[in-house]
Formats: sequence, structure tokens, C-alpha cells
Amino acid sequence: MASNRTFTMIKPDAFEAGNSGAILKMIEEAGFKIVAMKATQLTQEMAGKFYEVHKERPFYADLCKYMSSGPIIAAILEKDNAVEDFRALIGATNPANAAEGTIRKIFAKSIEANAVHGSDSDENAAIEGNFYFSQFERVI
Ligand code: DGI
Repeated sequence: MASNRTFTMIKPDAFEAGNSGAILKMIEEAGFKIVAMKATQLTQEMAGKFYEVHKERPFYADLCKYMSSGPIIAAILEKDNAVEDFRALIGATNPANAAEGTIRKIFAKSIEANAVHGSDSDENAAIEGNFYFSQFERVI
């Protein structure tokens, strides 16, 4: 059975543009409950740890620099079929390929500055949520 939680970040481009509220509204209207949330800023080193799975990819250094370039919002979201449904809500990695009405289509600036993160598996959702939140910082 699919887990009912996923993990998201509102990335520096969307935070800086003042789009956090509008994005969170879309998330809630799509049926997700916010069960943990914080505003924070990653160091380049922490971004490197978060994106360690991508460390062999050519864009890794740029990605870590970008993700530590300004504040973000990290959150754990709850809904049936959370991971898959949230990936559908955010749209393709490259906003040029994202479907109409998706968060990335509306708010992303580029393939790198693409407004939001969404976990790609139940396993990664748990790992990523635990990266940011202790047991006491989330709804049980
Ligand atoms: O799961 P996604 O965020 O949709 O995509 P991913 O896991 O393949 O990549 C993680 C992030 O890395 C993505 O949100 C933005 C960045 N990225 C992915 N592909 C490229 C990229 N950044 C650059 N500059 N170029 C890429 O080709």
C-alpha cells in the first residue's frame, strides 16, 4: 500500500518571488494536509547532503548552490496516494514540459529554479521528511 505522506520544498525562486502562500493554497485545495512545515535556509553543504543521489549528475554543483541561495519552506504533506498525486500536482521537472495548471507550469522560472520539490518515492519521502523534521516537529 502506498504511504500517505510526501515531502516538499518551496524553492528559493518561489519563496523570493512571494509565491509561497499561493503555492500552499494550491496544495491545500488539492486535498493535501500540511502535517509539518518550517521556513529555513540550507547551507551549500546541507544542500549537498539532501541531493546526494544526484552527486554524479552534471548539474549537481549548480543545484546545491541554487538551493542554498535563499530561504525555502520545507513541509510534510498528507493525502491518500501522496507521492504520486503530488508529482502530478507539481508537473514535469522542466516547466517547459509541465502540464497546464501545475505548480511548476504556473510558478517555475527554469528547469533549475522550478519552484517546488516533490519526493519521487515513499522511501525518499520518509528520508527527506526525516532530514528536516524531528518526531516532535510533525503531526503524529
Ligand atoms: O524530481 P524532480 O525535482 O522533478 O527532478 P530530478 O530529481 O531529476 O532533479 C532534481 C532537481 O535538479 C530538479 O528539480 C532541478 C534540478 N535539475 C534536474 N535536471 C536538471 C536540473 N538542473 C539543471 N540545471 N539542469 C538539468 O538538466
